[in-house]
Amino acid sequence: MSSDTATPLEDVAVRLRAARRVVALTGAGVSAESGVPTFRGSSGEGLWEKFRPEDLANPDAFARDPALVWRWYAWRRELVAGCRPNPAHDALAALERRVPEFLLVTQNVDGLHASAGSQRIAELHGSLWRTRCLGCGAIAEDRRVPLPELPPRCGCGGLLRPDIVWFGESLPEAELVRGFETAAVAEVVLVIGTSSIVYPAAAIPQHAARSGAFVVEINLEPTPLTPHAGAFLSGPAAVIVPQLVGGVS
Ligand code: BV8
Ligand code: ZN
Repeated sequence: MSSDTATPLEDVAVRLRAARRVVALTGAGVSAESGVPTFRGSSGEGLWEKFRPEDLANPDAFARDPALVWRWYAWRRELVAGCRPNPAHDALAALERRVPEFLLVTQNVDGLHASAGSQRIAELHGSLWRTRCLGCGAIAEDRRVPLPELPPRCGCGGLLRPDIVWFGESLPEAELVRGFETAAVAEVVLVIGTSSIVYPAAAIPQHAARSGAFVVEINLEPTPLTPHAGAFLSGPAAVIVPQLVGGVS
């Protein structure tokens, strides 16, 4: 399949064209070129005011100061509301239409994959666009930007929280199992724009590689996954993913 003159990207494009079972696992890097900041950039772009994501995305921070945590989410909702899917999101939606068994597993909460037209999506960490009531438990879509009050409240009077998985909380069981099982039987697993340090999501491609999947990492820089990947394609997702999915002649 490979030849001495083929680039790694051409090799991977050939494998991808032949594959009938494909999983893509995405992280914040896939939305970077849409203008959504990543979480762990080396130059501090993940910081909001003086806080790291880990300081705010946890239940203790919310219990201590729900208005502060909500101000961070309100800022992110406003920012993402002004962002559009980029060519990487579009290419993954096109790939889904072409591959018989495809699953997009995402750690992102921005909803941009769905906006691009992807349908088979497992959202591992929830959504910026849903709230959960701590009083009555109701989960609701909520796209209001800006929110009328911070912290927002449910019709029942209870405090609303973002329907997002925070550090120390369990991921949605069905989505997680679907991600692990589908990746383990996939021929190709694309891992796009994630630092591969947040578990259990980071274990999905490692497990898939051990099960025989060809794991392709697309990132600006190497990560802890890189030594386990069959190919590492260096560059911006919005450039590399369309090249890969379009195939290279
Ligand atoms: C759990 C929601 C069970 C918030 C997020 C020690 C070892 C192993 C595990 C742990 C440990 N200590 C603690 C843990 C568990 C912990 C964990 O993994 N911690 C890590 C940090 C050590 N995990 C949990 O707590 C999880 N739950 O384990 O439950 C349990 C229960 C009780 C007690 C114990 C265990 C829950 C994790 C969920 C966290 N939720 N998000 C929100 O969004 O508001 S975290 C956050 O990180 C993001 O939301 C995102 O979902 C996730 C992953 O980040 P990335 O997407 O990878 O983004 P990042 O910025 O890091 O990287 C961007 C990458 O893109 C970079 O590599 C960059 O080079 C690249 N890039 C940039 N631009 C581009 C690009 N690539 C291509 N093109 C570009 N243009
Ligand atoms: Zn309620």
